[in-house]
Amino acid sequence: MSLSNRDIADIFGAIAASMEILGEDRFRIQAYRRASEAIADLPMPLADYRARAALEDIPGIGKTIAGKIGVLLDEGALPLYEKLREQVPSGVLDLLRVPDIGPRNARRLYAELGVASLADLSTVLDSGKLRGLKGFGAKSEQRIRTGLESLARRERRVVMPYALAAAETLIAGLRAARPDLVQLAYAGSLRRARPTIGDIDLLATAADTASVIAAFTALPSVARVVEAGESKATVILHNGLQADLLATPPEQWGSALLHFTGSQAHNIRFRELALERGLSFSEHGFRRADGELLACAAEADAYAMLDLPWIPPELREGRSEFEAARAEKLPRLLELADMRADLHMHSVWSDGRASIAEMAEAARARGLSHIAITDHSAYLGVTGGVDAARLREQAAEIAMLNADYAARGLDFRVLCGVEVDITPDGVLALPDDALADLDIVVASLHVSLRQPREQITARLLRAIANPHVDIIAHPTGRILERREGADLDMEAIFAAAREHGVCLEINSGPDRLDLDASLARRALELGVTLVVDSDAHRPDELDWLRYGVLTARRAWASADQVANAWPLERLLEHTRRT
Ligand code: DGT
Ligand code: CA
Ligand code: CA
Ligand code: ZN
Repeated sequence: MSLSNRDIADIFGAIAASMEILGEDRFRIQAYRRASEAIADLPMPLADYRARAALEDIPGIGKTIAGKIGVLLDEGALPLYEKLREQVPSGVLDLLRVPDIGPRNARRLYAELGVASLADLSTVLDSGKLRGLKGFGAKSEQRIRTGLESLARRERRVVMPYALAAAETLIAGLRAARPDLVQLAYAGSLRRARPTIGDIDLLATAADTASVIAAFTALPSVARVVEAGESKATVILHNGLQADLLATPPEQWGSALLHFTGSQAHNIRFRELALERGLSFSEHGFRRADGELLACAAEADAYAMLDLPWIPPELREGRSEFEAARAEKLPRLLELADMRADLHMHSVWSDGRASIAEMAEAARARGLSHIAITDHSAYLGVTGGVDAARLREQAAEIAMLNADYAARGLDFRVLCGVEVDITPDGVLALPDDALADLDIVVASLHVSLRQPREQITARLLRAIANPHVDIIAHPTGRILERREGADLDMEAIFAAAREHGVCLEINSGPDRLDLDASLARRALELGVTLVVDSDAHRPDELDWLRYGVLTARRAWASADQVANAWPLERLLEHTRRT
């Protein structure tokens, strides 16, 4: 079994943490930490980079680390790592995940009390032994206890759309309670639109911060207050999510927002660039060597201090955004307002809940100018799926609807489509002549997702090569926090999609967000056109498009690279070629 990117990222992360506990050289520690972050969400297996002699092209990976990656890929183990494991057991590294336990305290807990796991930590807390340790009082015991609890909660991540709704409820509630609030926004992973969220981070400015904190902890969605201070509070919401609020002086809004938006990798790089100019950066602003503080009221001011343009939060993952910013090559990212179409949705003709006319009206109400109705093909027990005959009946209904829009002088068009299953051998579940009459053919994998890599890749390639297929929906089939995607050779899929002019979907379903951002970014690099679709089964689910658009932004997508943003004529010209 060869090691995955995740395994190797974890090993480098553990090396950095162990060295920190042992008090080793700061620069070496940083090198391993950066490598770990760089590897964690690479779009392709490390073995592929090595095969192309491109390991050292990955930002954050130098010669030494590239060599160590080679050893790990070949041997599955690394002597340096084994040696560190003997000195610092892995349970001791777990202690670092507790807020308020840093490397120095982890070392002392291990050396002086023999604490070698989170369970040991619980035990010494309960027995009162911790309090006996020099420098640890009742107060730090309480902080560590709270930290342990919050760690247990944060292990459960929630999908971004769910956290976004919770954050917007909090913001609306807080604005209503404190009309004097000036700035109020969510930061953290939510603002970067990561697919899953550990906790919600809110940031506010107000003249009277204490009263903002009081209003926050009194909001109806708050179940429990973990801690509340003068300018900071942590609460648990009824839905189980943790939310932090930090109130900051208005003149420091920009630096605080940047700091608490992260990511950590972005912040580390930002601080390095500041240091190169003799400035240290924190949430309070830039500090000069002579001690003077330069505050930033807006985020753009903070970037401007380093001669950089403002970087959209979705790009702040420490993956070449600074290089792009410096070269003035940041993309003009896709926006929800750019979306003219939704090309994947269902109606009562298969498992949808609404009529075609109702779906069309919902799309029109959201400012779209065309949609494709793509009901499921009749295959493997989908209720009421469509076969060739029913597709013809459906086309007649759609033609009447379009004629009605035209008669009313409305610029709206419903396209005839289908979501056809790709059977386990790669044949489509509908005959070619049924597909030939349609405007949009969406093909997708729903069954036998655990086929071996070669088989399932060949299966998808066969579907892509079908001349009628326009879109591959939710290409990997992943379900967030529940099911890994299929084991596909994505490089081969991207190459074929590009060759055949087939669009790959970012499915906006809250549990899917598939393709994910790093795969979608790789697809764009290889010249593939993306689509962002809701896959709605009810009118209100058309709102999901927003999450797909955020994911496309994380993939660095511009409007031109997303077929939903194209005028109808351009879309049809493209799909008629395939
Ligand atoms: P999450 O909550 O796990 O989905 O991810 P984030 O990125 O929201 O992380 P969180 O909530 O721990 O912190 C919010 C941001 O605050 C983070 O992106 C960067 C920034 N930050 C500032 N100081 C620290 C620090 O000491 N540790 C961490 N992890 N983040 C920090
Ligand atoms: Ca967070
Ligand atoms: Ca947080
Ligand atoms: Zn669908």
